[in-house]
Amino acid sequence: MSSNIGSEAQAKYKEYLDATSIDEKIKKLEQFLSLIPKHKATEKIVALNKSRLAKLKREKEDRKRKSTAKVVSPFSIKKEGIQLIFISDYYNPGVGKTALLNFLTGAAKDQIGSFNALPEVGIYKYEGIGFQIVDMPAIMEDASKGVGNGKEILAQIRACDLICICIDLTRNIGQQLSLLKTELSNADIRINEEPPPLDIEKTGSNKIQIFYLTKQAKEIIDLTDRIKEIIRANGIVNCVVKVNGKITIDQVLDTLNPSMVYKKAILIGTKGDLPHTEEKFELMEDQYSDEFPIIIGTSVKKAMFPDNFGEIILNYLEKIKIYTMNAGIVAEKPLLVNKGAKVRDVALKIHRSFLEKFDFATVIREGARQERKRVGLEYKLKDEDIVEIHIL
Ligand SMILES: Nc1nc2c(ncn2[C@@H]2O[C@H](COP(=O)(O)OP(=O)(O)OP(=O)(O)O)[C@@H](O)[C@H]2O)c(=O)[nH]1
Ligand SMILES: [Mg+2]
Repeated sequence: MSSNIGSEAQAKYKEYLDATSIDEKIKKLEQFLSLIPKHKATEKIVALNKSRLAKLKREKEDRKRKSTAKVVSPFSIKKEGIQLIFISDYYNPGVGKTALLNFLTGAAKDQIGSFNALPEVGIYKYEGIGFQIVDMPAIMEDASKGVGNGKEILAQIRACDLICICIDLTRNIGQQLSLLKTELSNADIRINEEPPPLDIEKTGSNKIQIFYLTKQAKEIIDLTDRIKEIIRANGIVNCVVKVNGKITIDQVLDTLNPSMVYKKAILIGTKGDLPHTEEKFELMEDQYSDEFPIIIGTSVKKAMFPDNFGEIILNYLEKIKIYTMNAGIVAEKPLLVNKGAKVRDVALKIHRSFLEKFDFATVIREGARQERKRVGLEYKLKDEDIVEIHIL
């Protein structure tokens, strides 16, 4: 750099060169420019560095725009409470998702009978609980490859609590289900399956060690070499594999796939008022009850829908309702916690401070031998328990 610019400016220029962030570079370059004496001999340097500065500022703007341009997909619905998603295949006339959403929640009345390109949302109320229902646009063939906004739709399905597969009982049931199952599976969504009883933990040692930890697990000991081969082919050379049950090679692959999700799903037959739908519903029950423990038949026209739908869902999702009590007054809305939850979980759900300052809890359990009980944090709760937490 020319000696016309002075040592202070030269030092700043060095700082500019050393800077690692855009902001820092801009700052140093501005300081450098302000320190250069402005005359003929420095003209070129000033011009060059002004254009550098402009470029940096453009770059900064560009980055800012890109980061704020991350528009939220209209298919992504923020979860509020338990989220159920209605899905169906694509057909004209539609399967009846929106009609059902409207029946249960009052939402989207004017969308019934016309193809929904975007999701509709409603809240189904049951005993003080609000279940969020998302009525997704129909799933087309090759949705998992992106057809009909399939990728966005399937991405939201990955995040929901329960998939409600709507099946038009007047049409071929197998065809509808087969398309939906294929697309879900292609999107790495496994339905009504437990995650495989298999843990793969990377370790520092340079080998793959497999431990068969149960009697059932030991039945597949012959697969050891194949399992190792698959794991190595996935680029893992050092890990401990814990097998806790009988597994298949496909399940090893599933465990190695970080995008795999396991979701619960139910079947909802629609249009149960139309001819022959009763027989079709029975057929559906016969054929699919192993795969789908919950199958319900509905008709919006006849207002046919299980009254205890909320209870069915809570049961299936293994949630229980706990009513908190404060100064003798029981809350109207229950807290939903996982089956098997303890007083500790409820305290934490109310507020962390309830756990930190916990003294004791009173649990009222209707019908129990001792209806009112003083308990500690580890006390296991049951559905419909009333809990009052006392803090120190
Ligand atoms: N008979 C009868 N018709 C129904 C029932 N439910 C829905 N329909 C009719 O079926 C047609 C399609 O219903 P929609 O609720 O729009 O179907 P959808 O699944 O939302 O359709 P898309 O948004 O296109 O995917 C409409 O004409 C409804 O009136 C029902 O229980 N009984
Ligand atoms: Mg619709």
